[in-house]
Amino acid sequence: MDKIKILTILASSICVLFAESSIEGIITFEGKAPKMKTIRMEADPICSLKHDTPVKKEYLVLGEGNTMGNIFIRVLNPPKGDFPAPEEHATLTQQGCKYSPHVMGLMVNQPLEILNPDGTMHNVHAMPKINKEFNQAMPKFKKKMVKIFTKEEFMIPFKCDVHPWMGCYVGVSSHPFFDVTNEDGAYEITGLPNGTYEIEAWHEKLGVQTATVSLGADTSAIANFLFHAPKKNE
Ligand SMILES: [Cu+2]
Repeated sequence: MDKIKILTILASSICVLFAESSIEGIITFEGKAPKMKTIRMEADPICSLKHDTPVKKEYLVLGEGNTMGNIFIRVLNPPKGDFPAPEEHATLTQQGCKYSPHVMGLMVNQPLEILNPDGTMHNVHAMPKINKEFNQAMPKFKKKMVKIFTKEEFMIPFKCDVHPWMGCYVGVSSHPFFDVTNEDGAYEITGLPNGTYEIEAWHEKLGVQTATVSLGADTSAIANFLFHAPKKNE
C-alpha cells in the first residue's frame, strides 16, 4: 500500500472516531400558566433593598411562546467512556437573596463554587439522598466556599435556612451529556457518538418526560418536549 493510501485510510478512520453528533430541541409549556406569586423578602431588609421590582417565584420561567427555562435535560444511557470532571468550577451565586441559577448541572468531582456577594448571612443547606448533606452558614464576610459531590445524583435540592423562599436544584452527572434551559427553552447536547439515546427532561414540579433519539454519525437530531399545565394551579 502506498503512503497516500495509508494516510487516506488513517484520516477517514480518525473522522469516524471523532464523528460527533448532537441532540437539540426546545421545551415548551402548554396550557394556562399559573400566575407567579411575588416572593416577600421583607423579613431581611438587605434582601428586599436589592430589588427595585417585585421578585417572582421561579418554578415556572417562561419565555416568548411559552418556552421553558429551568429544565434539566440529560442522556439516560450515555456512551461508554471515561468522562473526567472539568477542572473549571461550576458556580452557584446567592444574589439578591436568590440562587442563581435556579437549576444547574455539574459533573461528579467538579468543584462547585458557592458565592455570597449579598452582604447578608445565608445558610447553604444541600439535601442530597446519595451524596453527603451539608448545612453551612455563610456570614456576610464569607464570600466563597467550594463543595464537591462525589456521586451522580439528580436532582439535589438546596435551601437557605435563613431565607425560607430561597431554593434551587443541582444535578450531578457522571458524564457531560446534559444541559439546562434558559427561558428561551433551547437545549443542546453535543459530542455524542452515533447510537440510540434515551433523553430525559426534568422540571421541578411537572416531573420528567423522556424521548428516544437515534443519531447517525455527524448528525443533529431534534427532540422537542412539551410540558402541560398542572390541573390545579398552585
Ligand atoms: Cu439566604
